[in-house]
Amino acid sequence: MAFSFTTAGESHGRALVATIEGLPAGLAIDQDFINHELWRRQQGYGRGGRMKIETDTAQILTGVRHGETLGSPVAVMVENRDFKNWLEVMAAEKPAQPPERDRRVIRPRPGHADLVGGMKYDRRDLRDILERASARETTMRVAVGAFAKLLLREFGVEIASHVIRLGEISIEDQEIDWERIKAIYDNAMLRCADKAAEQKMIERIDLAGTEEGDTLGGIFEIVAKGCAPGLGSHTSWSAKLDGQLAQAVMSIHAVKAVELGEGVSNAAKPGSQVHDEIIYDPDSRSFGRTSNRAGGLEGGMTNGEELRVRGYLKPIATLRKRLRSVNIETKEPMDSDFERSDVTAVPAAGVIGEAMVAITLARAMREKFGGDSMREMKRNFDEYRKQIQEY
Ligand code: EPS
Repeated sequence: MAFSFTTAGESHGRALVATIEGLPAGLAIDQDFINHELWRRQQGYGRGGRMKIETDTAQILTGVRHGETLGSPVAVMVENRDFKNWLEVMAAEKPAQPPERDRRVIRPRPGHADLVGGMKYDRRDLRDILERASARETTMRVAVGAFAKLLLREFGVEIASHVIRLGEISIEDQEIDWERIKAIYDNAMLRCADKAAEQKMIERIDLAGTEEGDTLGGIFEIVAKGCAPGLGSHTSWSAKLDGQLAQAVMSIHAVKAVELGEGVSNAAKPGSQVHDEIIYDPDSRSFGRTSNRAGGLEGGMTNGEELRVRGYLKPIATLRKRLRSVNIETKEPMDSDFERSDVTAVPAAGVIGEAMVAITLARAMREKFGGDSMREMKRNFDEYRKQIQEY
């Protein structure tokens, strides 16, 4: 069965849930690891008041017994602690009284799903849109991503991320090796490998969050180490792993561009300075590359080098400094709505990016190596590795 997942849940509703299909039976599930991944997503300097309310904890409802997957669908739930403050606003039941006029969201935020979602779904309280459009949904992607990471680990794949830009501040040297990225895996500030740049980013966030009342975007990079060559395929547009990764990372809230390897700067260079030359090591009987500007992907397939994917985030659409909008009832010009907001979520987006990359790789691994149990999947994997060595 193909690996797939669905999430459900509103930002201030009772809970968020996810279902996962296609995990093999016998995968060891470490709940502390899953909760630690959820913790990582909640860190990062520049988050707003909501993160003080929530301590995300995954409850596994189905599909796991005595610490191992059963091969059946897995259902996971994370409760929204904030729900107790939103009982009436978010109740599933029809209210006895129509909601007060001023509790409704009627001034759409520019850059958010509010207005177009309201028009499309014919909702007159834009809360009906913003509750699901909220990036709170990504909690469940990280929970699912943790399952995917546990699967990938069994096959020697590890994933981490780091922040390379926040607003106008970038790290000096953009080539950060795996060890340095791994060393900041649990950093609770900005997960930036360049400490001097990180300090400047923190000061920039302070300025945006106080005096300016503004929000900031940035760039994160995800690295996956240890992927076998040949995940994905050149044979069909939909099978190309680069396309799948781009979709997975682009689907994260506020991500507006995705770059694979050095894709952006490569476009301005001649081919001789872009393509990674091929070498062969007779000792390990493996092919390699002298550089990795392609980010570990050639022809829509992993080539065995480190996978490098970057996500570019626009600034968050909820800002204290009001932007011009229109009251959807009176059609009068008005400032957009504001409740509370993060100043930036770039470090969190990196963790979410790790999850989306993990999910994409887990799906490709399940497709290539199949099997109903871990034992069967590993046997198929080991045979393939042997075949590649003999090539
Ligand atoms: C979000 C708005 C804020 C963020 C939220 C995403 O929430 P609230 O409206 O409750 O203040 O904190 O992010 C999360 C709750 C989370 O877990 O990441 C939005 O509108 O996208």
